[in-house]
Amino acid sequence: MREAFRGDQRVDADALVARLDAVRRFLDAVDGEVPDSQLVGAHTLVERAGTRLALSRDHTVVALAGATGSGKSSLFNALARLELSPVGVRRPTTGVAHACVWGPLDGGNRLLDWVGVLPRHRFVRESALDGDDETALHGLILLDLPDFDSVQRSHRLEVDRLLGLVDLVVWVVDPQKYADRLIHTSYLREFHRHRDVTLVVLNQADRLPPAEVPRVLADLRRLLDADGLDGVPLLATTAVQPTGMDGLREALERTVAERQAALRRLAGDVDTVVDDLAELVTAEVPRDLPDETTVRSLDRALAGAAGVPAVAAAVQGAYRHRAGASTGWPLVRGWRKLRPDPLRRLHLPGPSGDVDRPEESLVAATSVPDPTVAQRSAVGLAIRAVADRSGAALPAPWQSAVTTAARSRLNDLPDALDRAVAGTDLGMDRRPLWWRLVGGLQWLLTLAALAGLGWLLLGYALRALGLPALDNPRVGEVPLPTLLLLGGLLAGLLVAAVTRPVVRWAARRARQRAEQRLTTAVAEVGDAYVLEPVRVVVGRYGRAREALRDAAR
Ligand SMILES: Nc1nc2c(ncn2[C@@H]2O[C@H](COP(=O)(O)OP(=O)(O)OP(=O)(O)O)[C@@H](O)[C@H]2O)c(=O)[nH]1
Ligand SMILES: [Mg+2]
Repeated sequence: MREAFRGDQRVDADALVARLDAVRRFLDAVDGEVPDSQLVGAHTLVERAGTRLALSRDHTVVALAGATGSGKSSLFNALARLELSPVGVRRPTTGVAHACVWGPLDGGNRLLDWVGVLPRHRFVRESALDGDDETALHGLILLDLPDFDSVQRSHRLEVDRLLGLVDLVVWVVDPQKYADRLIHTSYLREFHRHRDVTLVVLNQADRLPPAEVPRVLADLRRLLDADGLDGVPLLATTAVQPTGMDGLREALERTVAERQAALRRLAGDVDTVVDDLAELVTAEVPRDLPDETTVRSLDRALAGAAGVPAVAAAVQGAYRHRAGASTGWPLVRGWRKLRPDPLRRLHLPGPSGDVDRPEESLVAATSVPDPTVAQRSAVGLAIRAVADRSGAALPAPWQSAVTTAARSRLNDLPDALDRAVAGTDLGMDRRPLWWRLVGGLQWLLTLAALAGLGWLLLGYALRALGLPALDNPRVGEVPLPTLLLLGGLLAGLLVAAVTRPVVRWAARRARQRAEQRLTTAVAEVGDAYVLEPVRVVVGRYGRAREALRDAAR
């Protein structure tokens, strides 16, 4: 029978612990991103495996499971060579699990506390009468389970619970019911990843004519193969004959001596969990997502909602306003100052860089108009596109995790955008030197004109009073005062005419520069409030995928 065990490969305890750690890392990575209902198996495994490994590894917990009347209790008693578990004619007989421990009870007791077998149903197979007969089974904890096909629902629940905890299962079938659907579809098939810790016995073989036994065994083997249990040991037993279970006893002795069943069972559990979770991390980890076009659309939408075009236009207007106030003809400059500065109207830095609001204010502070419905929905669409592009290739739960992440800070966006706009250096703090030079020149020209005017007025006044006229110097044919007045005025007009297109051009440049800086600032907000949360989720996806790959090894 030895060759029948597929589990000749040993399970390394350290490797198993590393795999369980990987499952734990997986759970950390997906926590909150994947619905908990899909993680129940993995959580259960991590918890159970941790406890089982902490408890006695010198003991092997073996369960006898099967339909009512198949002879579990009879085999249990026969193996223990004592009448421990009642065998009856009224079915079902065994309602709660009974346990028999071979060897000292200490470590076994803690294990049985965890498995949940009541102390009054525990027995010890340690007797001076046995001599050395039973030493080969030292470390065995044999459980006699209730029937899994019971009319009593509680039996079935108890069996299901215990099957999740034991190290090895001996499935007991009898010649009459070995082909029943229930045991194959609900149990044996579910155990196909636990072939290493599964054993099947055809009990009550004595009820068959000896020639029939091989035929029934072959038929049962065929069914087991169909269940995915190819290669599991299959034995014929007879509980009512003293030597009817020698094969089973030998198989148990080997299992106990190897001390591998607990590790193999957990390794099979990890396989099951890894297979079940695989669909959560099927896709490659997306790189460089979302693409540049999608990010640009997001930035554009955010810029619109943040009022970047309006602020940029105000910068252009403010530039012209302020340049006009500095370089215009001095006598009409005062007017311009009466008109409001377009930037100040938005509560953005005025000419001196000051802002009409408390320093470091955290709340929305500019008076940039609120985004329109269209602008707001453009932002919504752009965020949706980011989520779609980033999550498109990912398995379903991650797609919604990415969408949730992309929208997670939606409510904080308006304030963040406003702060970004308010905090952007619009390049309007200083008055350019050339404004001052032109302004100074205009003053000089105006002073010259005023001096000329004064001089002329003085001449008229002297003449009117009959006083001797001033001796006006001349430049060519033109008297100097006239030249000063007209020259000053004309030159002033000329300077103003030349300055005007330069100011317009410079204002356009100031607008472009401000627009660029604002767009950059807004893009940073988009990165921090939309793209970063998405990157975090994609990062967790990557870690989950890696962890599951480690768990699969
Ligand atoms: N001839 C024969 N009878 C057996 C054998 N094993 C069990 N029986 C009989 O089959 C009947 C049922 O045996 P149990 O051991 O109580 O069966 P069980 O699987 O524990 O049943 P439940 O506790 O109800 O789940 C009893 O009358 C046993 O004497 C066997 O190998 N050969
Ligand atoms: Mg029984």
